[in-house]
Amino acid sequence: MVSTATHIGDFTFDNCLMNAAGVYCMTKEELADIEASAAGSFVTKTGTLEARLGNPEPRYADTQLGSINSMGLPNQGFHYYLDYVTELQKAPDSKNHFLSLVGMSQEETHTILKTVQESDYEDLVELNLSCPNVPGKPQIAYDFETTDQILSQVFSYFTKPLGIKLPPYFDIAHFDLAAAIFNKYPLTFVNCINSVGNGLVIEDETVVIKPKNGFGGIGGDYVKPTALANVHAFYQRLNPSIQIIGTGGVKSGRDAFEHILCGASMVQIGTALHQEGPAVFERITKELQAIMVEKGYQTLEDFRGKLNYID
Ligand code: RRO
Repeated sequence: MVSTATHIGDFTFDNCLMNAAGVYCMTKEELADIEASAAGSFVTKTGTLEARLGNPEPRYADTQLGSINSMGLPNQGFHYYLDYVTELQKAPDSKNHFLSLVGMSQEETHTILKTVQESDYEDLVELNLSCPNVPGKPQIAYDFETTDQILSQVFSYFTKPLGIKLPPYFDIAHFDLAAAIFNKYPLTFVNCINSVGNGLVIEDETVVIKPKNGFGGIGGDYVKPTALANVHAFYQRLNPSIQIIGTGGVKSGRDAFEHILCGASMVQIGTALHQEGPAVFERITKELQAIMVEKGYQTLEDFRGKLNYID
């Protein structure tokens, strides 16, 4: 029997597939549906200090090759998600979870993380350094100096397992610079990638989403090669203690297989989950298992990171 079980830090998961932050994770009801599905875990919608309504609708659109969104960080406020996952983790058969967080300012981020540090929450935290859609707020992780400063301050008080959600990088020099910064800190994981920021999709003569005159984060088929490159670039550069979560363009077992081949320890599903609902996890798990059987792999360790190059 092949196994798609995995671990991130000291946390084990029966299955390596889960939702990507932002998709099917805004409310307790949605999170409960993921919990009840074949997914190995869930991550919550990124929570801010106060609840937010986000950008005006329409703010998400499916396209033939994926999706575009400019949600603008709508969420119930981080306490809502913190309380829910803390409650869930008391159940003996509960999965392990990820709490996604970020403040609207550095000060807010530290206020949130200090609250989590002092709370009973014991699972994983994902600090979102890559939201592309809040007007006037650049993606934090494209500013290396600020990223270094935030991580330095965070790790002066935060001792729980923490990872970061990254935007895609597009230049080898940026992979090198970013990895050198991340390697200075006791990160448990990096998650590559968030949506490809500020794309534009047009139907007839008009944009398909309202905020920012149609500019929004791109997901789905469009982004898989960029996601795989980021997963593999960081797999090659990061200390082995920093694991990689692969996100971007996963809608089949083959896509998940490729992320793992590039070095991912866990694989997240965004656009395909939005389009197909939580049944997507069972389908893709079965497809991944079938590939593993065909290739004679029994565990993810048998092929994780073992991407072949052409000599
Ligand atoms: O809410 C959003 O607009 C959003 C966020 Br926070 C994010 O991290 N990535 C994304 O594509 N959309």
